[in-house]
Amino acid sequence: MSKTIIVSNRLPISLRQKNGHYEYKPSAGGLATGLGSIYKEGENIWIGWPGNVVDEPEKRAEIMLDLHQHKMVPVFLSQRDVEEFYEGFSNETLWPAFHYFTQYIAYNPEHWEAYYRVNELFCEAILKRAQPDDTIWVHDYQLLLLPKMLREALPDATIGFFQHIPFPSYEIIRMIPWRSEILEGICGADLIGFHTYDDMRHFMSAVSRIIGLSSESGTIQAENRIINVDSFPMGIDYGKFENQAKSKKTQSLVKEYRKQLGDQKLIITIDRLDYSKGIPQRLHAFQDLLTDYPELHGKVSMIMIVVPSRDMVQSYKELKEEIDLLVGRINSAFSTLNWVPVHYFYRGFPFEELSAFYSMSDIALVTPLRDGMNLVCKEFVASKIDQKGVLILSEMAGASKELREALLVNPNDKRGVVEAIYQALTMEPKEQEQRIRSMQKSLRKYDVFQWVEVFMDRLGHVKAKQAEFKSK
Ligand code: GDG
Repeated sequence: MSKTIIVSNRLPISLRQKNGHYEYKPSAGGLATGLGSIYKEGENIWIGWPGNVVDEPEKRAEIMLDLHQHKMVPVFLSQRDVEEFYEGFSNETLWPAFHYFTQYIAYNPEHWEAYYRVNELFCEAILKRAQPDDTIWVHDYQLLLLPKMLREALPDATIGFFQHIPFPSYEIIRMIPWRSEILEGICGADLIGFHTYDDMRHFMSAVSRIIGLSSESGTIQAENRIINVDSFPMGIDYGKFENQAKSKKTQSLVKEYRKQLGDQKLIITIDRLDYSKGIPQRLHAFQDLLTDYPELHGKVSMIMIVVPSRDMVQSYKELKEEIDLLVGRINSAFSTLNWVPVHYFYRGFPFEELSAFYSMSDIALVTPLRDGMNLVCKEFVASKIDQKGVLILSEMAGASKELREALLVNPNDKRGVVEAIYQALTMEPKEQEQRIRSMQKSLRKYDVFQWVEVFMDRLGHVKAKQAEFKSK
């Protein structure tokens, strides 16, 4: 019987050491939930890095055994791998390039070698468990070389690849010295998925211009195979956010927080610390709003959650300092004894509290400069069980292609963002309801489970078509 193997850089757990032993906390992220419907079935497994550096062979064996019970297989990375493969090539070369931040791209051959080496490490771990006719679904930009490595070792395997971040235009991808290896690596898959049609188009154009494969309307003709490329916009676990918003726990948290904050309007913003998320630009717009509309003083506050991320990378450290400075500047200029314009948290919150923040906020301001999809905006909409609230969404987020009833803004157009916030603050409840209801309808239907199902069905279909093609 063939099985399905999910592969991603991180396993859907976090590992913590306590009293000399390891503790595993399952990840509650959307991907982990969506793919839970696959890897927990039958013989299926999930292969990835547990997120900590563990060097001692006995400890590795202990973790391996423990994770085995949860149907996970760890790939262990050394400190050097983490620095050169993860923080280095993945986050200092691919991440900035794919998000159009060309000024941050590092071109370091040692990091490239580490990237190659770690992709091989993943390949070896998979080959120890895979049968020739298994289905392997590889995720994201840390593992772009893996589909080809797997294809060479298992020519008949069914291999899917999904990229969670944008795919940039040919003009950007060609800046990377290792662009051909990267594109050839991805093309080892049978089905290649992106969040949006634009990402898919950019990928197809790069494949034909850089590695000379002919590509047309969603198919790439490789030497002896046909590869399918398409957009699969990822959804959220809609029911989870809706039910949590309805729960007693969230409702009582909302009451408690509202008691402290009064009936002022609340703008929620939630992001990982990342320059792609446009956090300083958003703060500048909020500062202008308070300058241009003094009548709003004391009547609106921003709740800004920034979740620590990649803070060992220099550009992230600098971003953190910039945000600290801007928040300080706004609060020191506008605060009164009973009003703080920006409530800033540099930490993550438990799910119930996140749900309370979504539920009690009047506006979600989601203004990335680039984002593959962005799930925060979808989670806000799903949490609006009374259909009161306004989503302001950047055109640069993949989600903007679906959520057309949001107030769409260009995050670089500060004036436009200020006006959108003002429009949101003054929007009639009836219009809010119409917009939210319409977005809820599609988000409920195209949830993360549907996303997994559609991708897997298509993968099976592509493989069947290939068999037909071969037998001709
Ligand atoms: C990448 C792509 C694409 C945030 N703060 C807390 C918390 N979160 C959760 C949110 C949301 C997730 O983190 C963030 O997801 P995003 O999609 O917004 O962004 P990335 O992390 O950059 O994800 C992105 C995604 O992959 C999926 O393909 O959409 O474009 O960049 O789910 O809820 N969760 C909790 N506490 C917090 O404080 N519990």
